[in-house]
Amino acid sequence: MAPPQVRVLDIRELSQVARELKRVGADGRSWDILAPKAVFKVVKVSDLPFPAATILKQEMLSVGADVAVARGVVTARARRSDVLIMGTISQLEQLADKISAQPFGLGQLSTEIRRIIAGMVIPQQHRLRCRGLALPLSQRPHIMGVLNLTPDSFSNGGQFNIPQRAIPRAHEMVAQGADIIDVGGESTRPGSQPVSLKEELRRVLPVVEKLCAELKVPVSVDTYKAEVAERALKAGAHIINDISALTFDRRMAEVVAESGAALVLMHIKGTPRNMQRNPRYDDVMAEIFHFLARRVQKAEEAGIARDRLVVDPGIGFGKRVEDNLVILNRLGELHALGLPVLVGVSRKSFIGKVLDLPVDDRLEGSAAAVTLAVAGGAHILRVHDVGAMSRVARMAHAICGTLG
Ligand code: HH2
Repeated sequence: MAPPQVRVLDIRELSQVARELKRVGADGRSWDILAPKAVFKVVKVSDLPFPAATILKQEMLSVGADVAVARGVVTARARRSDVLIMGTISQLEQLADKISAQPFGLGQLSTEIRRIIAGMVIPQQHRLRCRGLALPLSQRPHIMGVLNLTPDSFSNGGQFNIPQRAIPRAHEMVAQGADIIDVGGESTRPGSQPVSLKEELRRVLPVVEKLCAELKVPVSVDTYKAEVAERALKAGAHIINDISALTFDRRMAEVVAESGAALVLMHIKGTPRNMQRNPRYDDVMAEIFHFLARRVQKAEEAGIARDRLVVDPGIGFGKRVEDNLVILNRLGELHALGLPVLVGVSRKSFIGKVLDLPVDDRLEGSAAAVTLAVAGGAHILRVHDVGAMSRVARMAHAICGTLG
């Protein structure tokens, strides 16, 4: 008798299950029941009280799954514990039902688990609203072209810092496939000194004004200063790209809220001047995730609706090389925030360090990083080499969207 033909399928998401159910000839009516049993997830919950951790463990065991808790929970010595809930989507659904009326904060956890599951069942379609425009970010990765109006940026510094060179460069990037132009008047490279408000306004305003009048794509302004944002928005800017996620200037939230513009909330540890002085993380993804979740809440409280928000892990902003690599490898974890994700890897120093190459020789390294960002579900790629990276992103997206 021929040996059985056995292989393991690469199934990570619900969308991948249907084709295999069809191939084995499963009854179409059973798909909704079967598919959630084919996808396994690990959900981490931080700092739960001891009784909640114990109940979770019991309830997951009762549905044939499990929960990892701190040793002190088993010996009844720990008052609180982080937990790993490990099960299929179907088992997580059962857990959410079982704990919905339980005490110790489990009711809220039930709601949160249901929200996460809902995001897996029907992946969110992000349409970023920025004033009159709407970007269909879930249809394909969007390219944000970098326009540095600075004399000292780590890349392109001094190349486009006069309007006569900046404006044609913006048009060129749009022709090469840029969906957004990101204008910056201050370098935030590691160790950089802040520029004065006056100088930043002098660099940014004339260019923003002209680009908003001439371009069909939205114009974003890379600033953490509320006054620069306010004046740029008056000149017609559509997006504010705040590398401090509303933490450097208290007035920023109010300025963006009133304008109807979109807002990029980026994670940074420290300030550009000190961020690369020995950054350390216990768990880099946890720190970025929870920071961004808090900043999203802050933006919403200020009146900026979720369909105007984008999150960004801030590659290179207070991170070691290995932190940047982990972020790119685990980018998909940020989708549980329920918002579009922007990633800026272009020509950055972690590429230079891995490949031992200067800034002008990082095209291939940037391409590899953009590919993985797209595979991780990035919605916006902030890049210098617009033509090359839009082709890289399109190709990566074509592969990722094909399930066989
Ligand atoms: N990176 C840079 C600047 N702004 N904004 C977002 N949202 N995400 C990023 O990763 C990001 C950013 C750094 O790149 P660049 O503008 O080319 O350099 P410099 O700060 O030296 O002008």
